[in-house]
Amino acid sequence: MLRAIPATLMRGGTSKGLYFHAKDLPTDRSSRDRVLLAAMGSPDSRQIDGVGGAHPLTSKVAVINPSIRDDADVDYLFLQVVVDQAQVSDAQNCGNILAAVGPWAIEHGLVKAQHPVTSVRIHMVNTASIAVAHVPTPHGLVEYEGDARIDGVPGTAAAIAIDFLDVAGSSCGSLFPTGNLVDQIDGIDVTCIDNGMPVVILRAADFGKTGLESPAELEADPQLKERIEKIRLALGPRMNLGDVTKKTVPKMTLVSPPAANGHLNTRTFIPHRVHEAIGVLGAVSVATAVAAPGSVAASVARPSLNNRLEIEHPTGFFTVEMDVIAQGSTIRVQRSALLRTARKLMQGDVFVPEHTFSAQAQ
Ligand code: NQM
Repeated sequence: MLRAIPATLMRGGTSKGLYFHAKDLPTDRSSRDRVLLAAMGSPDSRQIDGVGGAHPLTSKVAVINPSIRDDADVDYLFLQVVVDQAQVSDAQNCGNILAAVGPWAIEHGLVKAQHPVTSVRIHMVNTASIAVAHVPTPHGLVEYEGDARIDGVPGTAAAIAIDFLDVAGSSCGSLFPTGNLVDQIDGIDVTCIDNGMPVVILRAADFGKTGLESPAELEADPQLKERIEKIRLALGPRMNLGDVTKKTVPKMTLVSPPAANGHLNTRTFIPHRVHEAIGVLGAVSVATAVAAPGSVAASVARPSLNNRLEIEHPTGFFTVEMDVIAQGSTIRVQRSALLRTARKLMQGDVFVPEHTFSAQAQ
């Protein structure tokens, strides 16, 4: 027997996933994870028996609820459904999937729409931090169409501006979790930073790369992947993330001087595939490192003359607005903001085997 679960398939930024109301999923965690694996079709590299898109960027889930916090409208739990392993992880947040949370919450009656824009305060459960998404809602209806363009998505759509209020150290406990702007590991300089996403920043040149290689070229280099994974596993505990063998954090970003008039060029391992663009909170963390004099990112970046940083990635640019103030030898983040778009793709029920719902199922 199959069970129908109400779900919406949405594109959030440069990612895609299923959006659920928490009340429609099992409360028991292992049943919930079994249901999500079945919905997406994991574990299977093609996800042929589910709706997942066979890539980490298209195998994502948002679980949304009215907020338990007084300072937020909704709670958003992000879950990464691993494509080829029976694993569902809440160890990271996702700022791309976040982009469609506001529209979903308005259309599902969790937030009352205003004219012409509705600001939705989102408690990001994974990192216990708040984002405010400004959703275009002319005459009280979510407008998906518009003229905003984000690199990594063809065409244009309505702009959703997102402010992050308190994401510094939200996964690792502090902005520079090792206590240093630069650490040395395996003879390589790294900057470990968490401004919403734990990221290790490394110079592409230190690995004999220009930084202009395509994701496919980088993924086809087993020695590079092995060296990067070794550094990631060693740094996980030092970034207060514990054993990261089975975690999708920290992300590993290779940086190089800008090649297209931006401020810094990037290629990001997330952590085993290479991102076609860059994650939202990943970009915020990298931009924050650029603003920290002495960091590995700052050492190859072109300084910005204002508070805008254009982060180059394999399919274009990611613009982050940063307000930081110098504090001794480090910095304090006042605010980070950016622009995303989102689209509702399909709404209905996703079907999973009934037995996945039962707490006793194997
Ligand atoms: O960094 C991919 C994505 C992400 C995460 C990843 C993200 C973020 O592009 O906030 O958006 O790094 O796993 O969806």
